Amino acid sequence: MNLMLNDFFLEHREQVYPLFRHYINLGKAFLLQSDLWDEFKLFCENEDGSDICNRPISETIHCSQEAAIEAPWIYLAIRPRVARWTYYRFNVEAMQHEEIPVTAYLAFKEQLIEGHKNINKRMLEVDLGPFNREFPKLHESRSIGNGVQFLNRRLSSEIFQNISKGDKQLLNFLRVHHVEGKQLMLNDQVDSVTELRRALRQADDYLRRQDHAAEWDAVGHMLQTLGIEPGWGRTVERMRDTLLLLSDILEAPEPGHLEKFLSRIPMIYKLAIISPHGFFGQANVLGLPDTGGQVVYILDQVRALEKEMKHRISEQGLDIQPQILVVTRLIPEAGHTTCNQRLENIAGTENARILRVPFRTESGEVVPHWISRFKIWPYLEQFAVDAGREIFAELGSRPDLIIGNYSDGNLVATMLAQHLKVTQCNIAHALEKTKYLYSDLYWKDNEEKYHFSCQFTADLIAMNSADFIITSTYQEIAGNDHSVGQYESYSSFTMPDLYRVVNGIDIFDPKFNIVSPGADADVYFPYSDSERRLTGLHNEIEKIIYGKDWPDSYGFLENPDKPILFTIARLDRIKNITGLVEWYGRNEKLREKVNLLVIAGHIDIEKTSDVEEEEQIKHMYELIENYGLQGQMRWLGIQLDKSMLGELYRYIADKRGAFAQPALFEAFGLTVIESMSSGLPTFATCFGGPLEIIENGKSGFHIDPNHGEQATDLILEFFNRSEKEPGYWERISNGSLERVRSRYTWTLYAERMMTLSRIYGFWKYVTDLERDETRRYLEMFYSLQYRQLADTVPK
Ligand code: UDP
Ligand code: LCN
Repeated sequence: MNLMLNDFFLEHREQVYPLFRHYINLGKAFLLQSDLWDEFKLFCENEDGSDICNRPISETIHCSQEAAIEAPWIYLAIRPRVARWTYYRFNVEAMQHEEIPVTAYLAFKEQLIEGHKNINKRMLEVDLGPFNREFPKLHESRSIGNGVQFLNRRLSSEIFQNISKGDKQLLNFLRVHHVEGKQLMLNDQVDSVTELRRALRQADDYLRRQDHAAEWDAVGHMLQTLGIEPGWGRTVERMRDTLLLLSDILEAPEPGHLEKFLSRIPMIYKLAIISPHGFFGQANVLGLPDTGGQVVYILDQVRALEKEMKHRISEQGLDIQPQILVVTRLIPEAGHTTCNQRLENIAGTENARILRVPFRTESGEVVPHWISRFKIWPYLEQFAVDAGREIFAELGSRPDLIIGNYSDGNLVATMLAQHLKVTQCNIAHALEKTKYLYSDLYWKDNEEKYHFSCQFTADLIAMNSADFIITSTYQEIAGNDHSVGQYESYSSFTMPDLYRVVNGIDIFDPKFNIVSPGADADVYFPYSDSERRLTGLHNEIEKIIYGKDWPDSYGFLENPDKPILFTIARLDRIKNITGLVEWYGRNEKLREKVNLLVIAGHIDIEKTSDVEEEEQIKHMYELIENYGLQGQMRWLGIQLDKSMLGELYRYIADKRGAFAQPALFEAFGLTVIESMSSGLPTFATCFGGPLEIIENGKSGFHIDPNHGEQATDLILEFFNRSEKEPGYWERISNGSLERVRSRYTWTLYAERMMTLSRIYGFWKYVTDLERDETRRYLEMFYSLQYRQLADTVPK
């Protein structure tokens, strides 16, 4: 491709250089993909551009992600295919070009930011590439996110090629399992593969003659004499099935069988899920600063995982209660929440609890107040130490798996997993880097408010330490043809004057796995499911939407017969709720057609302690005033409980309304699947997860938050068409229901997650997935870089 690009630029010199001159004349140091594209189109229209508007050139410009410019130079970062990058520089005067390494590209960007003063200063270059050279990697971008399948296929053929070695490793692995002091699977009697084969044959001969529903009590004694311990199955039928699976693997290893067999091995009884920031609670917390989807995700995840763990443990014939701890921050000044309690049982589970551990200062004092997620970095090391101790005390042993959440939780998970020698799984929820424009390049400008230098350093450390990473979508890892994935954005970037990353993460690494979350099916179900509907709540819902003196509300809806356009989100700038209000304000026809209902943040500015929310609240009042939205828009700051919210989505669907999610960027977007699960036609941002969740025009619609006018026109067109065309609204509604049913459910999630953990556990045991060298490098990066940065955050 690079050779081809090289020739391409040579061949098209006469056409591309005038365009590049045009880019230079814009007088900007950086142009983003959209700028490059928009200017290219303008250039084609205005100049004698007929020659240049040919397909190959437009395709090349389309896949150029960024230009860095200082006359006579243009440096281009080109991404010809998903996750593949190449860099070129062009001298527009000399009309010459050459391909350059990523380092040179990043160095040029630094120069544009820092001027020439640091030109001879050697930057710290972070390069994780050499550590992973020997490690098996995916080759095709379409396989990204299917790490386990790949590992299983690749490693099983590799390891079983040397049959005796593979078999022996499997044997050893089966002998390491025990629980509560009891040996599982195989005992010491089986000390060779020949012995194992013999034991499997004899066990099968014996079991074949037993009642297929009999349990261990009836057959265990005999099996133990053959070297076989509990864990193969609850009933004789299941035991035989598992024994046969292993026997087949020994006969002729096949990745599908191996996955099925491994997914049965009882290995995971105790989980620690780490989520320090925000208000982690079960009531009165959603909508508070830093408190949104991650909390919903984890609570639903815990319920689904407990169910799946119990099911698997029981099917394998063990009577053990799994335990799950969600480890978060204890906040003494917790307002109306329970975040000041050390332990809390999680509703809908038998043995899952929230364990809260306070942040402490260097002198050991407990920090009493909430701290923004952007400022918690200096507290995390101590938190990890304290949390480790308390987890141990609560579980009575180390956990079998540690799951980190978001940048802070993943960093703490890294410290805990390394200390306790436990498998580490990361879930990012949202990587901030792609949310804010130039967050890396202009990091210094944002430092006081966001401390991105700490966050991106923590991200690099945690994502490289994780044994496996769960993402909600493909785009989270690798984006799509035109936009860069969230993880991909960490592969190379620079924070001028701090450090330059030439190889920060390899998204072809099999550690990445897509496991999408769902929406709680007991709460978010279709509006048409009349038997389950909570119609008793409708009276209150009507008061919430239309009641004039309802507390915590602003604005009223004059005409209750109009359908409702609904939105709900934290009142962060990125959520762009004020953007939606402004677009609505400008679109007279839409205002006439539908009412706007917004649930976000606080109505009373005094109630917020978050600077960004405060700005948004002010802006919201200005918009309502300036566009005269009284009578057409209702703004609620209440925190609805889940069942009320579920019924509200459905109530709006009854009235043939729609849902809008206008975020500038949304990592995944739980509200999107909540509304879709209710059968509410959904319009959601084309930046981030919703682009993948919704199939445009079939199960909802994409809207571009940078083109609000188009977005509101699209929404208006939908309502007009629904009015005119019988069955249109229902078609989109059914499309969204079908989409979530097939892709976004917690049952699918839990099954996959529990299988993945076992398979990674196995491969970690039999191969050198430990990656010791990487760990050592990251420890140094942590000590020499992260700690220093965290120290600069005011406490
Ligand atoms: N939510 C809520 N009340 C609010 C704001 C949000 O109950 O005032 C819930 C919403 O229903 C969803 C979650 O919080 O379950 C937000 O998740 P999402 O993934 O959409 O966004 P996040 O807040 O995580 O960025
Ligand atoms: C954080 C976000 O920003 C959302 O996009 C996700 O849906 C949520 O976490 C749950 O993963």
